[in-house]
Amino acid sequence: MIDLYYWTTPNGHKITLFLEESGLPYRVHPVNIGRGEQFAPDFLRIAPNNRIPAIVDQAPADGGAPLSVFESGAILLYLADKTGRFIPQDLRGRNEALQWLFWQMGGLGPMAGQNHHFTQYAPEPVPYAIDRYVKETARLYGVLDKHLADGRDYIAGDYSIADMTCYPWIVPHERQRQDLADFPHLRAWFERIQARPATGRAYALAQTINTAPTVDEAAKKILFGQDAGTVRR
Ligand SMILES: N[C@@H](CCC(=O)N[C@@H](CS)C(=O)NCC(=O)O)C(=O)O
Repeated sequence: MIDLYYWTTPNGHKITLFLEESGLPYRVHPVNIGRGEQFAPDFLRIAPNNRIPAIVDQAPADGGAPLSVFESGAILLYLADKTGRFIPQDLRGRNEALQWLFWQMGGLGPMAGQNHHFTQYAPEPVPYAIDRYVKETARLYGVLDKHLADGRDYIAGDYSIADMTCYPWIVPHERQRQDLADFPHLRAWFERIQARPATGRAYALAQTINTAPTVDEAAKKILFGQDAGTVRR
């Protein structure tokens, strides 16, 4: 059994995509990050960065005590290694999947995250920042579009954690001021993943957990006012 500490955001969706595809038994523990639940001491013990997602594997492969994992990329890799699924088993395929996993973790995720912040949440418009992050998001979409242009269906051969880590960050493409018509290979890939039954189940689950997915003023104070003092408390 996997305990999943989750909220209905792109990084959360990555893990429900995996769990729904793999059929691993899991139970969801909602962590409402707009209400500060990411600072609960029990959650911080498994997720010291006060961010979702995190998991606790109640039956790790070594037969030892329950094992916790934070950081979505580390969780995907852990689950792929645990099941032997959604990661190529050969050296070169695994290497390719891991490069794109890290590309998303270090590039697409953080840059699109700043895009969301400055296009939707900043208290006043900062044209330089909006321009910077909208352009960088477009560049990253272009990189992935080019990678997919050789006719492959998925990023690293078969459907894998490389796709699961990227897809949820392309879902809000309109909010990121991107037009998928500019990225035809990316759009075909996106629609392919969108059509997977497990993708439908993962996003349907989100709707049962968070029925009003807006970032209100109270949530903005919690999410955007953090500093070193926040983690020392
Ligand atoms: N690098 C982290 C980022 C996780 C992250 O930013 N999670 C957001 C939701 S998508 C969160 O929990 N935010 C809570 C907060 O900012 O306090 C990962 O990929 O797991």
